[in-house]
Amino acid sequence: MLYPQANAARTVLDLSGVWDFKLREDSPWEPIAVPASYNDQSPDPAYRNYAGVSLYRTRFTIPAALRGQRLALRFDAVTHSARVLLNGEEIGRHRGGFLPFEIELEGRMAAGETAELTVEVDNRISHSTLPIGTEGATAFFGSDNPGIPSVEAGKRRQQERGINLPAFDFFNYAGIQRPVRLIATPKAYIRDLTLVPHLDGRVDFAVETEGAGEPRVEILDADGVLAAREEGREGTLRVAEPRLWEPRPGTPYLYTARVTFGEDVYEQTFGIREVRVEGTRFLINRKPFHFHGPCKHEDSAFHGRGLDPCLNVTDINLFRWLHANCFRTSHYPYAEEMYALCDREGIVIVDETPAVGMWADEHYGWDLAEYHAEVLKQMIARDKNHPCVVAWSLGNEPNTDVYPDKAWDYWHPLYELAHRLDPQNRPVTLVGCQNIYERDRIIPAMDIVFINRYYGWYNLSGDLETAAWAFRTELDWWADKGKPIVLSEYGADTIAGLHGAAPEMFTEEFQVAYYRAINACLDERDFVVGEMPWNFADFSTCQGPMRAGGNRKGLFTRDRRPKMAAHYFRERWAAMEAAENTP
Ligand code: BDP
Repeated sequence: MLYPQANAARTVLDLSGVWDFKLREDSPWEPIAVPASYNDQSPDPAYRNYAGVSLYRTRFTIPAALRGQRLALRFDAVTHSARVLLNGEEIGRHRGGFLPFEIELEGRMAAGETAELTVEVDNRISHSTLPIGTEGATAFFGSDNPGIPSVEAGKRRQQERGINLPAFDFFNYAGIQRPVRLIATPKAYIRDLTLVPHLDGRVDFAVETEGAGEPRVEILDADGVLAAREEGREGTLRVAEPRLWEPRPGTPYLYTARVTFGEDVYEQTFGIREVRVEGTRFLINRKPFHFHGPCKHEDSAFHGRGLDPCLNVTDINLFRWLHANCFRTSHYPYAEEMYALCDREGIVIVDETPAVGMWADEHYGWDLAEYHAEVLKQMIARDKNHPCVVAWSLGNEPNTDVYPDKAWDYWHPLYELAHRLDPQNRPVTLVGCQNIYERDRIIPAMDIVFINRYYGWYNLSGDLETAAWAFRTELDWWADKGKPIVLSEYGADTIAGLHGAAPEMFTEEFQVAYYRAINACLDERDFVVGEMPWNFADFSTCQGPMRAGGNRKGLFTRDRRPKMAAHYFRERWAAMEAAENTP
């Protein structure tokens, strides 16, 4: 799906602003900012705890000047599902909280008219949503005390009270979290564009259009000079002496593909780069690439998970400060603006579906596979042209070792589907939980192996010497598997400002000591092609006995102040970057 674009042929009208909001049917209308999560916009605890349908309302007018155009509404993300009404009449629905959808206005509303737009938003999570909610009140981190009659009765009561808890470790932010826009294009228009670049300068293209005519595709270099040109719906363009998109500061060269179709025009930036796994190496442009950068969340004060371009730019500049070169979109596809920024800044992304919370044994009995495939399809369709996206992650930390065969039957078709759907055929991974790795079939079968490990934190807690020894024991096991390995999560909760000359858990000193100990294990192995500390910044979670005001594993605080570990990684990664840039 194309990102909305205003140009000589197309108009975009941003409907962001202050809308009316009803938390529940019987609440009064109150002001709410769009886009943003609604949860932190009011001190009323119900805004954080409510599970159910909420209502958003606004009025908008289509400028009369847009007469004769194709008109549609585009929602970049409504979490977790949406029902859209125009003047009280349903015009569309969408399931899934992190991917865009469009609703055509033809026959429903004309240029020059004003209408009331209502969006019903459902934030409930369950065994049939992605991410997963617990059915029954078992929190991700909570003490269950199974078997105690009074506690069991209490859990049943929570269920009756409609308490809906996440099966994942981030706050279940919801609402209209990304922009809503009116988009206008000519009636005959460009629906989609697919680009597959090659290092020799060939760029395969496919254009989907609505209406009669032949498209033309031109490639412009970064100075706007014409570099190639072809007519037709499909074909191959040839760029002479191509400049490559490299994941290094200052070198992510971008071209623009300009498609013209009748009166319509669309411009898509893209990079010429190639991604491939060879043996135990991950190659970008045929050179070994080492992933080093913390995983992220879309999370900040006030906005929750709402799009905030200022925060995105700040974060990417902090990535530069850290000499980080990548992140994983843990644990859902991010706002499209972030990918455009990373294309431009040369930061590599591993793009993840919202399949998180699938740790319960029973989940292979849940009926999710079809929906999961649909989400994967929508994510790849949205992000396929971004040079910054170098791999797909099917999901995070499912149960894969209790029923290894069932896990295979669930995940392997998705692995194959991702390869079939992606025109650039990027490597595919599934992020493995710390588990009985010898039993696992599916994680080692991925193109690149991503493993989350918490040696020294959740297990062997605080004993870094034994933690490192145990991790080495595991790495010995991986050594002959012939796969590139990324330590895709590792970390320690750290309260900024808490210090100890003896590095004990939760102190800033411990966080540094922990990373030193684990990194020493990584540095010994040439099949390890990446390290992704958990997490870039402290982030909000649902309350629980293991979470003091959220997850504190950030290298930065939630307001982006570096802890000691941020300085440690900054030095480490600066040295790596310097070594990579030395021929
Ligand atoms: C991992 C999860 C991540 C959590 C992290 C933690 O993938 O979402 O936030 O652990 O516990 O299991 O900090």
